[in-house]
Amino acid sequence: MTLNWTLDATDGTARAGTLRTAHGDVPTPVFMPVGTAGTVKAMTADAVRSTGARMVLGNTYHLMLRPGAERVARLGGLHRMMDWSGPILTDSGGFQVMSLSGLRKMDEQGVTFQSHIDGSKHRLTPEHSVEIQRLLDADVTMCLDECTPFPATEKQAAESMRLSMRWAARCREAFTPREGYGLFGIVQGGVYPDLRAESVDALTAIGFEGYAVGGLAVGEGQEMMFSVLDTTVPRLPTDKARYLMGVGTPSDLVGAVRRGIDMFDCVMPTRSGRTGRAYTRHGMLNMRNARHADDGGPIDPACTCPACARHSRAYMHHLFKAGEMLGPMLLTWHNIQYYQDLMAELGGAILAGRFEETAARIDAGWRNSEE
Ligand code: PRF
Ligand code: ZN
Repeated sequence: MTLNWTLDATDGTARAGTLRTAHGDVPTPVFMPVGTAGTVKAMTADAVRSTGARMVLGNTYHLMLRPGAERVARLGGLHRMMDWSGPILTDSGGFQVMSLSGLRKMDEQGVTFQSHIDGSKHRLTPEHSVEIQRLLDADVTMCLDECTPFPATEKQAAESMRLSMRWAARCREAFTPREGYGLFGIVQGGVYPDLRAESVDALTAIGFEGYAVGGLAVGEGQEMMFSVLDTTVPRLPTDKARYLMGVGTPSDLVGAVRRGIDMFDCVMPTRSGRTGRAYTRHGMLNMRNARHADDGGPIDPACTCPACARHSRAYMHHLFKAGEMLGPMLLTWHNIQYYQDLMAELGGAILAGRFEETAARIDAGWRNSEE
C-alpha cells in the first residue's frame, strides 16, 4: 500500500478525513506551514509542532540548489535534517522555477533555468524532480507541472495543461511506490472549465494517491478561483485527498473547504508574520501601527501562542519598531497558531455537522481589517 486518505465525515460538500503517511496520520482539512529551505522560517520544529501543525511543505527547487538533494539524503533525509518527525510534502519545482529563477527555458523534456542564488544553470525534468523528492524522503511527492500564468488565452492554457499532463504520466512512471509514500497529480487548465475537466480526466486515467488543484491564486481573484473549484472539485475522485496549492487567506480556506478541498499550504502566515502583520479572529492587525504602542492587551485574547499568552501588543509593536528578531519569531508563531486553530475549528465543525455556522462566524471576523 502507498499513502492513503479516508473520509471520516461530510457536511454538505465539506469533508473531514485522515491522511495516513509513513511519518504519521494527519487529520484533514489540514494547513501545511511552508518550510521552503528545510525550515519554517523563524521557527524551531518543536515550535511548529506545538501549534498543532502535523505536516509541513518543503521545496524541491530550493533544496536541490542548496544544500543539494544528495547531501540532504546523506544527512538522513529532510525529516532528520530539519528535526521534523511528521509527514512532509514537497513541491516539485516547476512553480518555483517560474516565480524565482532568472533565465529559464521550457521544452517537452523539462525546464532549464538559472539559480536565483548564484546564476548557475540547472535542469529539471519530471524524472529528475521525482528522484530529488525521493532523495529528500518526501511523504508526498508532487508531479512536475507548469503553473499556467494568469491571464492566458484558452489556447495557451490548453497547451500548458497538456504538457503538464504528459509530465504527470512520466512522473507516475518514475515514482517507485513505497508503503506510506504517495504521488499527487496536479490539475491545471487556467480558468477554463473544459480544460480543467480534461485535466482531471487525464490525471484520473493515470491514477494518483491524491489530486492537487494548481494554477489558482495567481491573480484571478477569489470569485473566479471559487468558480473554478465549483466545476473542478466535483469531478475529482471522492476517495482521494484534494490539495489546493498555495492558498490562501482565511476566507479562501473557508470557501475551499466548503467546496471539498482537504489540504492547503501558503506563505501568508509566515511571510506576514515577518513583516508585522497578525491574523486574528477579528481580522488583520499591523503591529507596526502606532495605535498598538501603549496597548497592554494581547494580539488575540482567544489565542494560546506565546505571543498572546505572555506578551502585549505594545511589546510586539516595540520589537518590530526596534527591528528585533524576536518580533518576526513571535508573530510567525502566532500566525501559524491562528491557521492551525482555524483548520481545527473547520474540521471539528464538519465532524459535528455545523460547518456553515462556523464558516459564517469566521468570515464575519474578516470584515474589519487594519490593512
Ligand atoms: N503548481 C505547483 N506548485 C504550486 C502551484 C502550481 O500551480 C501554485 C499555484 N497557486 C502554488 N504552488 N507545482
Ligand atoms: Zn497568538
